[in-house]
Amino acid sequence: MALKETLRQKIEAFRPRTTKLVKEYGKVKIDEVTIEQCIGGARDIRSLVTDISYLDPQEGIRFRGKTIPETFACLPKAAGSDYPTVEAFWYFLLTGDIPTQAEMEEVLTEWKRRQNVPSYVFDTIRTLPRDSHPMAMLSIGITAMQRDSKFASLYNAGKFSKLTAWETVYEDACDIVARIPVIAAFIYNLKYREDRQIAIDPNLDMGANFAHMIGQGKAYQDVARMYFILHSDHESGNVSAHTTHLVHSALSDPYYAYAAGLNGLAGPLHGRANQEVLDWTIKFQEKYCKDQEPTKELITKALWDTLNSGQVIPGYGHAVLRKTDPRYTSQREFCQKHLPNDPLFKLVSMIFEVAPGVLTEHGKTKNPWPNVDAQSGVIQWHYGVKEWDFYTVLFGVGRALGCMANITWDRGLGYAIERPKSVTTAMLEEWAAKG
Ligand code: NMX
Ligand code: MLT
Repeated sequence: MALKETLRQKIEAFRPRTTKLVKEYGKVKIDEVTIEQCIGGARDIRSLVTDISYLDPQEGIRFRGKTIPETFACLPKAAGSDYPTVEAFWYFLLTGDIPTQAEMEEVLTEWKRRQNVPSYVFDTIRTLPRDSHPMAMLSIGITAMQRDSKFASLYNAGKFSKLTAWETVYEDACDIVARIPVIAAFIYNLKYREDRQIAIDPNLDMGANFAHMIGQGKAYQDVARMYFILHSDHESGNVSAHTTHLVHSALSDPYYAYAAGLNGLAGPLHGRANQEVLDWTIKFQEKYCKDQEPTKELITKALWDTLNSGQVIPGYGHAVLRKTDPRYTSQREFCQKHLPNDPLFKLVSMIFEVAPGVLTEHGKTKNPWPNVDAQSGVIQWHYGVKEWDFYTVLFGVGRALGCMANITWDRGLGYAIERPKSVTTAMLEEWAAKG
């Protein structure tokens, strides 16, 4: 396949840069670590490398050097759509090049060849209690597929080579990104549509096929494409990407690595916040808006009630960002175009007007602005995907793109097993006393 060959040339051309940095400049300092950072979640410590995306605290994410609007504008579009195909975006994330129409179509054909999920994966998910969280189902589905790992087979056959191992990581990565929407759709139908499964439509691109497989119409196709692209990558330090990188650094194969990443994504401070946002907003509607329109006063009261009960306001704040997340803005613009009169969108917009002020007055969070999760659920809700415990699964389908592109490059560049050093509290106290 041309993409794999392009990637081979890029990885081989890139390696000398990494080698030179380590050999000639390995001792150059790029950061210092404080006690606060050591205890406080390693915040802001520069200790990971990725060229797939970069997150600026003020500007937000750039994929391969491009902002979100630039990314959407430059890539080949799905037929009749303003949005690129996910397949075009995958090519772009992996190589940094904008694919031609023919290169995009080659990925499309390739994913169709790979997207058939082995039946034992569905059987495994079916054995779980039906009220299991869909993220547990997704993670177990990905772990179950581990027996198919080409990277693990290569390793088990004693054929691991540092220079070529990336090729099997790439093969597993492609299988995972092609299959994960099919597994997600299976889980959706199993849990919420009385197991009425819908077969893959081989004529559709990934976003359109996902829409089709969960029983959605044409209008949802762009929702899926936009959602998966926006949620794909957020540099390397976030919990899901970092976990995937960490686990793969032990040469655990991409299935083990991404299942671990998904388990991190399932946390309420990370990907599950999208579920929490809808839960919060719908409960607010039910409690306050039965007989009256929402008002800023009512929202302010509800936000303070949440804060005073010791909970966080879901969808607000960020470990790196210090401005409104451009992924929030991108989805807001979609809503303004396609669902401006949706009552839930109006409510979410009103929360956006009020919450930053409340959080600023509360005085704890370093960033009172909304993140991606504050705006994603309302779109799903509008198009009829109302089962909000499924929303993190959608995040997980998108995040697979970034995580799989990253570990393909990790192996290509031969990154070491990740193993930071820990210290004891007594050591910190000793260093603190010395000043
Ligand atoms: N509501 C209330 N308190 C908050 C919020 C919020 N939205 N955000 C941060 N704080 C608190 C935080 O809990 C901490 O309190 P304490 O000192 O008592 O421990 C304090 O403000 C300082 O936290 P920050 O340094 O601003 O944030 P941090 O980097 O530790 O955490 C998040 C980042 C994203 C985990 C945090 O902002 C949060 O919990 N937000 C709500 C959950 C959420 O939306 N998560 C999704 C993030 C995006 N994603 O998809 O992964
Ligand atoms: C993400 O997309 O991973 C979140 O915004 C969290 C993060 O970047 O830390």
